[in-house]
Amino acid sequence: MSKRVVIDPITRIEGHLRVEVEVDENNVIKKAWSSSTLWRGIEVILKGRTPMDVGLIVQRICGVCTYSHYRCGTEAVENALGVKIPLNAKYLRSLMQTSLYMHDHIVHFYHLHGLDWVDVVSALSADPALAAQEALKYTANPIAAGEGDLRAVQEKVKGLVATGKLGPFANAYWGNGTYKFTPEQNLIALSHYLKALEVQRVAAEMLAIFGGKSPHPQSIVVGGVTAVRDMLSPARLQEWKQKHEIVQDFIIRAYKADVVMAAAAFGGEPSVLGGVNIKNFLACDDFLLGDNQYMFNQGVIMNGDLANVADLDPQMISEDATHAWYKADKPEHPYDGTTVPDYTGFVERDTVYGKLPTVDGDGKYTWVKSPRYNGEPVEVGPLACLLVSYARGNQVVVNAVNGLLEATGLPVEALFTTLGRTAARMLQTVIVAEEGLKTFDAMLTNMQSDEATYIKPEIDSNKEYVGHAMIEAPRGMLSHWIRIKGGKVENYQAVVPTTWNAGPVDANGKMGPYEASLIGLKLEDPTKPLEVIRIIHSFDPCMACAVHVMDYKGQNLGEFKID
Ligand code: NFE
Ligand code: MG
Repeated sequence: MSKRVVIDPITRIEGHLRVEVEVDENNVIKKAWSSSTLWRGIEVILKGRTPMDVGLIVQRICGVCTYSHYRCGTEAVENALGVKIPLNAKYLRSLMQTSLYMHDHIVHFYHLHGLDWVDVVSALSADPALAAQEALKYTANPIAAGEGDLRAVQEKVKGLVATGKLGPFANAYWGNGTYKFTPEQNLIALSHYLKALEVQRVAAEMLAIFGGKSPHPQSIVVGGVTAVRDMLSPARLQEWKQKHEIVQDFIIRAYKADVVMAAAAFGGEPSVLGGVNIKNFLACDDFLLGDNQYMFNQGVIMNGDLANVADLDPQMISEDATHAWYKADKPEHPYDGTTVPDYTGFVERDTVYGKLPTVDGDGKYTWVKSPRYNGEPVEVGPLACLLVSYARGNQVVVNAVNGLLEATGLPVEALFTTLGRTAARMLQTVIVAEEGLKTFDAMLTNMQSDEATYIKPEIDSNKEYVGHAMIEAPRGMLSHWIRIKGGKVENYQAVVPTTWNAGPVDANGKMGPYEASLIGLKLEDPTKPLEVIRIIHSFDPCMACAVHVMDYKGQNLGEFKID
């Protein structure tokens, strides 16, 4: 007999996500539904506004990757108007992105995804002396150095437990059999979890140096980057580099080491060695190294075929809303995309937890649309970005990926897993930090002979314009599409990384990457579905981005606090 399991809300993400699965008598997942229960309609709000304000409005789509939408929206307008911004402005935008990635990926690995790997309760019984020895296996110079530091971390968390106020460590599945770290390994990672809280602040400050503030930077405008007198002073440039060094050091000595440790410990765990059932990947060029030279390359991989990478063709992108709460009878290209809400809600049904609102598989069940590339679902994100660059022979990426495979003893097929997705994000962070220094140096060299950071854009209200921009946001390829008429925004669509990954079944019955990633997974205990959360977190969900909204009807969506 099949049973339904509802996880709602999934916490440690941005926004509101519910995942429902149907398991058979052996607790193997046969069907999965990914639903976002929140809608804001930013694409609708933009209509009739001046294109010069687009960047500032679209950055309100999300409080996490605010810079991504800001930049992408601004660049969509620049593309439409034919504005060619100065090289220094491109470098500055790229350096802001470097800072964002160093921040966002650290926060994801430790604070959002970390407790899917780390059993905090187990860490309390670790031997700190043995843990100090263990840490040396994964890096020569660990951040979690020394018995004394590790003992102090343990005492701190024990103190928290003694008060009964677990704070961020409450309501988890401690003791779940799919946790694989030893108590000592758990203590090492837990110490990095706490350290990462400090380091992420430094990374946010890096973004603020060139952005004015973070989140929601302010320095980008259509035509370039402004307010540069302070940010380009020698003192501020030096400050950026110093902060970069602190964060990069943590990335190598903690983040990288912990992923290598996880690869060794979690071998054989299906939720770690599965989790990629759609092997289609999409990425665009991004991160400027020099004029028209990029750190990561564009391309499309279908069916896991690394020997054939096709060029990305923007015309191939469409969004289907068959199972999303919008009115649209056929897939739409984003230039002509519509955003007309059509909310139908959930039905009630028995689940393993009792009666709950559940998905009616034939109907609409989410605010996320289903983006498709040439009619096919594709995954975007760090794994897609690295696979495309790897398959294209990008030497920096090839070396990083091969280095990790050697360090872990894993075959290349291991990339197509939850572990691969999590490791790719780590490698991307390592590369962005290292190569980002080249962007920094290239900007300093260019500034010796060229001071421009801004060019005044022209807009003719008698003309119609159309344009788009594509960038790699931390969660994957992001595109914004704009039509301008009478000097105002006529239509606007954002096709967002989490939308690509979290979207529902399309008109042809094809699942999106989240749903497909769960099929065939056997749950140890359906009332404690940690494995589902581990796989879904590996995508780094951001529903605020995906839907750009709120279930204002106040449905009961939060019976279970699970993390
Ligand atoms: Ni709200 Fe975002 C990123 C964008 S996610 S975090 O990265 O764009 O889909
Ligand atoms: Mg959209």
